[in-house]
Amino acid sequence: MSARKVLVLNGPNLNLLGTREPEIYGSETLAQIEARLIEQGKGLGLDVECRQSNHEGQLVDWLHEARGQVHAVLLNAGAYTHTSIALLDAIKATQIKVIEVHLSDPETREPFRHLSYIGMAAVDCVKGLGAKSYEVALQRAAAL
Ligand code: CA2
Repeated sequence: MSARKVLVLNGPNLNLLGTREPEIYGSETLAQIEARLIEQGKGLGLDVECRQSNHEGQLVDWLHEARGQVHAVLLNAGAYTHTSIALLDAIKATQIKVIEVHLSDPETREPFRHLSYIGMAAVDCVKGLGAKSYEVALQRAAAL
């Protein structure tokens, strides 16, 4: 049986993880987090593919391409979480099971981070656990 595919999408500035603000986002790089998710996926019978973009439209395009092709998407949309109706619409339009992921807990931070458009269409959310948020989200994706 072929492994179910899970796409891990990271949005703006997350390519800089491990370089600044370790007290908020941890000291690991995105490449390190992604490598662990790919390994964890093997144990869960999931084929994990990871991508990052600083561009909203690219994230929308990747969701469109994933339509009907993936078991689930883990999405840390970064700051687009709080601004992007386009991503909300893309999740709704594609009907992909999206799990929202955050390293920090945006609801305990500045008020402008309290609103999540992604959360209006995501099936689940894991936040505030640092890099472990992705690992817990992948476990939950396996159980969907
Ligand atoms: O906690 C999260 O995962 C966030 O999605 C991270 C976003 C932020 O806008 C969201 O409110 C919560 C910001 C990512 C910025 O990434 C950085 C990477 C390295 C250094 C500084 C920031």
